[in-house]
Amino acid sequence: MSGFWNEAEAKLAEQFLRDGYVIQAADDPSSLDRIQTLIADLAGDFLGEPPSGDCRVFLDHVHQKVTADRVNDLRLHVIQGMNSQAWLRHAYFTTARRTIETIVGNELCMQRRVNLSVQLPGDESSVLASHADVWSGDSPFEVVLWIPLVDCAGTKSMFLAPPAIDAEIQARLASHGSVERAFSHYQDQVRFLDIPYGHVLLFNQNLMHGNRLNTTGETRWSMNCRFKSIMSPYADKKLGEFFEPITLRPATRLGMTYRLPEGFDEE
Ligand SMILES: O=C(O)CCC(=O)C(=O)O
Ligand SMILES: [Fe+2]
Repeated sequence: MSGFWNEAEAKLAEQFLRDGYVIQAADDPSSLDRIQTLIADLAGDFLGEPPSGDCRVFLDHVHQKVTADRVNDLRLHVIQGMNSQAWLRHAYFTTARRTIETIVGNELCMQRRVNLSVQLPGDESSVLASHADVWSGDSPFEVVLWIPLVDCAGTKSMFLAPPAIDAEIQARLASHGSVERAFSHYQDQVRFLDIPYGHVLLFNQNLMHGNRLNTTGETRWSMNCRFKSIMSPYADKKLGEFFEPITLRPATRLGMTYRLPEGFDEE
């Protein structure tokens, strides 16, 4: 790392490059608690049963109140409700601002909608097969901020291929014939991430990742949202459509709108 980094930044940057992710305590736990309460309240609306007591316990045990055939409707109800709150994306960003600024930059755009995953124990329908977002239209310059609303570990969490293993997987994908076959071959080498509530995960979506059948006795609830440097190259997901600038700096604003005058002599 260049000598221009301070020690804490250099450590974080090295960790992200080495492991493909960093997990940190939320910068602002009260923002995260506010989001968790909103989501539990929205789930309570859908179920016709307001959360009583600890939101985390309520969310962990949602499978006792909803069947697998209604879980996607529950998810859509909550996504719609959370994204209609004007404060949500700011609160989301606030949980990890310093980390994102170190890993991505301080001039950022953010995905317009925050996504939500809900995985009931034993529910095959919510399994998200192995993939890398960059294989289907995301720019390789994006990172994902993934935030659990309950404690996540093992099959209640997501897995990520460590960079060295991922390089081998991607180099041999064609010979494996399918991503699922590649996953089967490497399943003992991917890492299921342990992320307790109150922590946030920032990961490199160019690495193979996904989840498996939740074989724990609790429901998984997590959110994900993409960030990239505004001036970095875009793929299918465009600025203004999928992404929105959140910290555009004045010099860039001036540069983007400047028009060179024409038809004069500089002397
Ligand atoms: O939540 C998961 O298990 C996977 C999330 C994912 O694929 C993503 O955020 O890009
Ligand atoms: Fe993904």
